Amino acid sequence: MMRRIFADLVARHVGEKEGLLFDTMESETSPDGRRSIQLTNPSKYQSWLLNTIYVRNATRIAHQVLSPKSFLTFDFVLLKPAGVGAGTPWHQDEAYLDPKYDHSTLTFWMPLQDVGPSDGCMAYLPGSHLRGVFEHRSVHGDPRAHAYECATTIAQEESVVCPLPGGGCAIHGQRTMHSSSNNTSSVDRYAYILTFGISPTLSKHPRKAAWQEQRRSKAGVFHRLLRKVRRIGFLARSMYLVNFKRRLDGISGITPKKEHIESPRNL
Ligand SMILES: O=C(O)CCC(=O)C(=O)O
Repeated sequence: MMRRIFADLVARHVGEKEGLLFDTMESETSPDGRRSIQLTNPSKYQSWLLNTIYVRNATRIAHQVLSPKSFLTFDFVLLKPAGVGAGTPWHQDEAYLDPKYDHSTLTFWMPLQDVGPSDGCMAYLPGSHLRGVFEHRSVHGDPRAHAYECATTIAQEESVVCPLPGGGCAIHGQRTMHSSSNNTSSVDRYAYILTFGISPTLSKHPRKAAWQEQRRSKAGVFHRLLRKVRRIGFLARSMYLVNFKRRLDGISGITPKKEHIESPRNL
């Protein structure tokens, strides 16, 4: 049911104008026609997604592993279309976060069909969560692209590929190095992803993230604005805002535009 609903949202370009639907790998210098479609906060349009056993279980686990104060900061869908789905390059989620703050996040990754190496399954680098934040750079060397990639080559033999059945789940922290493979199969790959976090605190040891500065200086005003909009639903600098707004709206009540609301039963 989730697959059908997400396919429908993407087909109707829901969230595109708001900058919530976009291709994470799109860049001026993209070498191939591969695609990686992200819809940020689908629960804004289908609030029942927040009342699933998935969210309930993930919340319980986040409370145990991260902190009882942790909360769902955002959800997103990543679609890697059949045959042309672009794998996500190696990265740590913290590469996207404000380096002046200390962050603590936990991400739940649930594929909506069986996944293996040829359908865009995830791979992880064991122990990487203890190795600090690696140097990153914009994918394809284009600061206008959304995705960052780790600037260090990750040896395949050191990583662990993680095939999963549909409805299975893998969990990673903000410093766990991870990637996914291209989807060369004939089935669209959907993953429904939840990120939990606690409010970031100003760091006593602020980091530098040259890749973020480069993006700020090289990307044009339009792209910077668009990225800001995305970040409202995206990573943790905006955690306070998202959480605050969710509390105001009553978590499932972020008001979706009427034309976007569909009852799951009608799909
Ligand atoms: O689904 C993917 O290909 C990558 C997901 C990812 O990077 C994440 O969940 O942090």
